[in-house]
Amino acid sequence: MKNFVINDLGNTIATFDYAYDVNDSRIAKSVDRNGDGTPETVERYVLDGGEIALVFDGVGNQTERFFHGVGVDEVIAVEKPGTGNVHPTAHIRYKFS
Ligand SMILES: [Ca+2]
Repeated sequence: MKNFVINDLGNTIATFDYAYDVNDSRIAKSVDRNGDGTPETVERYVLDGGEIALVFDGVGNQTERFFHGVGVDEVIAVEKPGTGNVHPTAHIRYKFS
């Protein structure tokens, strides 16, 4: 699914492109923030039970790992690989939509 941001002159100034699996869960997102046809941001997702577990960039580097609680869309921590950091997200709920 591709979404366009159009200015008053009818020119595309940004594009958001989403890909979904057969269960309608998002598995990829690319964002062309300046409308030149080349995305500046690409994310590919690995799902675990319908929740995003891992995020990779456009060249296959892992950028995030999510730790989920028992609630729906309950992220309890986010790890940024390569940084050695795991950030608790207590009392914060994320909705990946
Ligand atoms: Ca671009």
